[in-house]
Amino acid sequence: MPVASASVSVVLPSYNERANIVEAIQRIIQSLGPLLLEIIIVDDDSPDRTWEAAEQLHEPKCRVIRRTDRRGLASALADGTRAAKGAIVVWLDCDLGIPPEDILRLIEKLDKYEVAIGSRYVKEGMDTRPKFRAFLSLVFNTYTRLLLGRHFWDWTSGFAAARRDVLERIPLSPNGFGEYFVEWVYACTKQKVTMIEVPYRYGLRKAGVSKTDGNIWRFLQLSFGYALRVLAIRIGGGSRSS
Ligand SMILES: Nc1nc2c(ncn2[C@@H]2O[C@H](COP(=O)(O)OP(=O)(O)OP(=O)(O)O)[C@@H](O)[C@H]2O)c(=O)[nH]1
Ligand SMILES: [Mg+2]
Repeated sequence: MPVASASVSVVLPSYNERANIVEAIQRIIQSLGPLLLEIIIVDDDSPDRTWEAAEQLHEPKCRVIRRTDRRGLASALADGTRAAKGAIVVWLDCDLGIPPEDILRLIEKLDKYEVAIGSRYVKEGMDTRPKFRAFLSLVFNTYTRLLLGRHFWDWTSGFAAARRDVLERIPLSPNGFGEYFVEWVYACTKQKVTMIEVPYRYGLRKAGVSKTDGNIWRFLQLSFGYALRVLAIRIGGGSRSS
């Protein structure tokens, strides 16, 4: 797929990201230029009115889906992906921990690969968050690698670009928080999708509160849920693997 003729849909899940969303949109538009078809923001009726800040930009390439009937990161990404019309679909957080300028480096790989994933753990990749937080992510990713496959490193990246036909074949599971990513990468592996990990520097969110480690109980609950889900994938072979 030649990049020059590609049309890119960027899906941004958002919840209470008013302090980040405008800069995220502007940096995506600036770095993708004519390759960008649309930015789809899927906001779960954020109390800080993130959806309103995005709408007030009146940016023609920006579409806001404000959900009032359900919540959750995985289902937001699944809804945004279904709504996307581009030949390439990109997912990333809108909190600027993932530099929007790196989207291009993923897209460039799609002329050879079906999926490109931003990775903290391949050569030249980095997790620049505080050491303890980075360490916990590394521990979880090592656990996942040992159970699901050593060929792949960043199982919880959440930063990806994929050709849309892959997403039609292997849709996202709408359940939970970040587990969808592990499950999706595993299903792609099983179905022999060609994938590459592209190094990038992951940093702290620019503003706002983390929905992963904003409070210790939430963090423990999520970690336990992730660990169980990885185990279930290992035992069950993944619900969609064929
Ligand atoms: N629509 C929607 N988006 C969500 C929800 N929870 C989180 N998000 C968004 O999903 C992305 C990931 O959430 P984060 O809070 O950044 O989680 P994280 O990346 O593990 O944690 P940080 O270290 O703070 O970056 C962000 O863009 C959030 O705004 C949700 O329930 N619904
Ligand atoms: Mg984040």
